[in-house]
Amino acid sequence: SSLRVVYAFAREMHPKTTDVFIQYGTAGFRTKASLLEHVVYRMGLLAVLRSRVKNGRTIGIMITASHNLEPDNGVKLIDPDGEMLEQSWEEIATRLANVSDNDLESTTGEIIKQVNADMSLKASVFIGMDTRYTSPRLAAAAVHGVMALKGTAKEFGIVTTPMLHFCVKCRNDNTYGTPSEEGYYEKIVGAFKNICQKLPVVGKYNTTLYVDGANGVGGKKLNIIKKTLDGELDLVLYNLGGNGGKLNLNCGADFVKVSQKPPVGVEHVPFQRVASLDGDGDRLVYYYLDDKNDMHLLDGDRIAILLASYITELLKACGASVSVGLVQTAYANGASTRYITDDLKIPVTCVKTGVKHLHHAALSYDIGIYFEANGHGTVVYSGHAKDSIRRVADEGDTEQRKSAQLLLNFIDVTNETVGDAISDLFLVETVLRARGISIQDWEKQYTDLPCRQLKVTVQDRNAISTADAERQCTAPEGLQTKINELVSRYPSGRSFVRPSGTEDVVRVYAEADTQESADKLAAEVAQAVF
Ligand code: NG1
Ligand code: ZN
Repeated sequence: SSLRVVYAFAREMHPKTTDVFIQYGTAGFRTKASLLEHVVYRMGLLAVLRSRVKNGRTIGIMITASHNLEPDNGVKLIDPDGEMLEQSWEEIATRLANVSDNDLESTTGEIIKQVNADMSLKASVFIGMDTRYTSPRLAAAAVHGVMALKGTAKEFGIVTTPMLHFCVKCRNDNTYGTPSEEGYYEKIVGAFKNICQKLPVVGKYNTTLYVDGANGVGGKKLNIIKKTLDGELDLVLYNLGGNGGKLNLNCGADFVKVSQKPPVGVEHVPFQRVASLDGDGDRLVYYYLDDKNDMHLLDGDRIAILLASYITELLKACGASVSVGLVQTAYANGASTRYITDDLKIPVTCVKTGVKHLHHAALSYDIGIYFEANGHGTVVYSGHAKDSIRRVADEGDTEQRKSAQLLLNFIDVTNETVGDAISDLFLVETVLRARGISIQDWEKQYTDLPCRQLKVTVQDRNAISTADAERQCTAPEGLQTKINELVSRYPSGRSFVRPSGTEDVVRVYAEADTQESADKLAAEVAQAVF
């Protein structure tokens, strides 16, 4: 059959050259780029099956290893609504990635039966990649996989991960926007510019924003956007990948958040706010250095709270009855959770690490705001929420209409499909501008508890099991008791451990009343794990 030719081709062009088992984890497959070519080819095959199972709707394939260093790469699939691949398919992806070249044909046949893919249907796949030098070769492997099963592949070249999610969504739902990079700018940046027309610069808001681009794709795209902002926001961009700057190396959102240090490559000015993106443009944190050169970090928790409080304020002004809720993970700073619950009186749900879990939980509110502490998150708005706001925009009194129209623009700035550094940056800037506040004012909302994150390498990270949204450790036996005992010695102490889904390590998190205590507690818990 013609499929026979396909599999022979796979063996020749994208052979499996390693026996190392690879798993579809929190963020798809991720490992050394040199081990990925056959995996990406096979994800091309799988994307075609997924598209057929979804009646020919478009599926996305993104080639990226996000905040990992340059030698790594990765691949993940995007479902028709721009969301992460449905969880039940992760196992199928893992199976297909690991079979030998000899078994590829029969396994693909079994999967076609299992998922009941109608091979006579058309299939459409969008492919994007980050700036890694290994990405073009992998993207080509994905195209080959798609073509092999007679799907149509459309390549987007270098785009941020969230741009590809956006394009997939638009392709399948044309009310959401136009499925192209230009369509993305038109909707998201266009809505921000609309907001700027409505909100003059007031108070302490400074239109200059420094950006750490992590030497990745996000900074490059902001460089395109910058020229269209008509001075409403003056972006000063650093770490755009030139001058020998290495992707994510000592810079970018993950480095800033985890090391709690400013990135290299940025010319710092005291109290100047800086937005730091990760390598594929889906995470965002803010920070500034004070006059003593101390860094003040405003992470995903802060962004979530800023957005939630503004949305709540606008809803109130609209008089719309729409429920708002926040979703966090165990990594959220305890002070943030307390502030949301006690002061903002907004309900908060805690879920397992991984954006798919947060996204899912957020959908249960009319307006759900979800962020991981590392700066990955967005806002999702239900049909009911959008309809209610639109009604006020049409029928409300003058003041209500104004707030509702602003909120509609705010919704358009949001990339609802997935956490998006560029979209989130414009959302944050909107709130700071609307309130006429500085980054220090923003920081004053509440005081973070000092915290520390550590990685521990163990023989088998999967020996650790957790429950209660990863806040309790159920195996190995006795570990949780030990953690409780250590935690009880520290005022405001909290700590938990969990196996990473993207690296072969166990992560330890601790917070306490002082940095010394948080550091010590983290080290003690790490010792207990080891
Ligand atoms: P793991 O390696 O499972 O902790 C990390 C992040 C997640 C998420 C994924 C995907 C932390 C503590 N963990 O997952 O939040 O962003 O990577 O990139 O930041
Ligand atoms: Zn990322």
